[in-house]
Amino acid sequence: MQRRKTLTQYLIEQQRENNTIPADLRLLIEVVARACKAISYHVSKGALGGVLGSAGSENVQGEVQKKLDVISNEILLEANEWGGNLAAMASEELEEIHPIPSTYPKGEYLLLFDPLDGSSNIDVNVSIGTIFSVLRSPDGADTTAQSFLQPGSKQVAAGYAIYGPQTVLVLTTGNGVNCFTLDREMGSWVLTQPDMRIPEDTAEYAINASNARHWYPPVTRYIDELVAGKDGPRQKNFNMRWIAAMVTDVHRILCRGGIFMYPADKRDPSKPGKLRLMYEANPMAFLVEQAGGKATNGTERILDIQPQQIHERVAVFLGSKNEVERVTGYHADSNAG
Ligand code: AFP
Repeated sequence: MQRRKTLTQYLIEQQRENNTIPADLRLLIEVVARACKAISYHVSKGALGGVLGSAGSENVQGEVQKKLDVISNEILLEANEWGGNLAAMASEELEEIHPIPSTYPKGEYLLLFDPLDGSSNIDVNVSIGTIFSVLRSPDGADTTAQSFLQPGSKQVAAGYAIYGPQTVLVLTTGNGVNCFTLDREMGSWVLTQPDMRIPEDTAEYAINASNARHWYPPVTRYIDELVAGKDGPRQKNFNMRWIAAMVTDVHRILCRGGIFMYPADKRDPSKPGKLRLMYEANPMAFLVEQAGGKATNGTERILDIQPQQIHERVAVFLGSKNEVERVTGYHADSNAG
């Protein structure tokens, strides 16, 4: 019987043979993966574990927190505090950064996460996930919120876990994208989809079409053409999927291609889109580019954006290269008048 590679074996290989990751980063990724295993356990208990429903509080974005948002956040903070690899953490659920307490040794990395993406899916038993991004701190022991404000191109690792029909962990350290499935009996992550690649062309798109009346002209133009299918200028039928958890929509795109969009719209011009740059768009853009896809905010590459704040929002167009280039081109046409 062919033995499959575990996450630990994969990471040790990357460290020893390929020299693509240092030992500290390997340990950090293992701790994050272990925390995702613990979150998966709580998610799978559902009503039996008393984890469904609202926590009765709001996060920094003014969104109502679910019990599982709070539990997942605590699991990630606790698991990563004492390892000695981190200088600080930042989370969707925390207004301020979380420096490593002085009781523990500090390391050189910064960890950012959305502990539970797709919270509206929790209580209806639809897939949800954890998204994470790792940067190096340029400031050592003097790490502040400012130390986090680096463009996504500086990420040294990024990934997500999905708690769905299977629990999977998808990871990049800048050397391709690999997917590991949680073997619950063995308690280990097993490499099941090595070297994920996104096809350049696709006939599938993801957007919350209920916002159509608020879109700007380039998005309306692009979607109108997709909806027109064979009878329109594209002369091809397109299908639509929307899971309302970016992590799961992006996973589908990594598995079989597609384009995911969460554009800025006319409702609140001060908000460039809904999704968060540093712990949602950046890690996903890193993964998508590593798998041969593209990710822009309509005008520029997401990984090139210089963040101004940890919780800032960004418009997102990502996935199959030719479709992302097309919709980005429509923004350029529109800007050119
Ligand atoms: P929550 O985690 O707060 O539910 O938000 C999920 C999310 O940010 C992203 O994962 C989805 O793609 C998007 O929101 C769904 O937004 P809609 O409510 O517009 O469908």
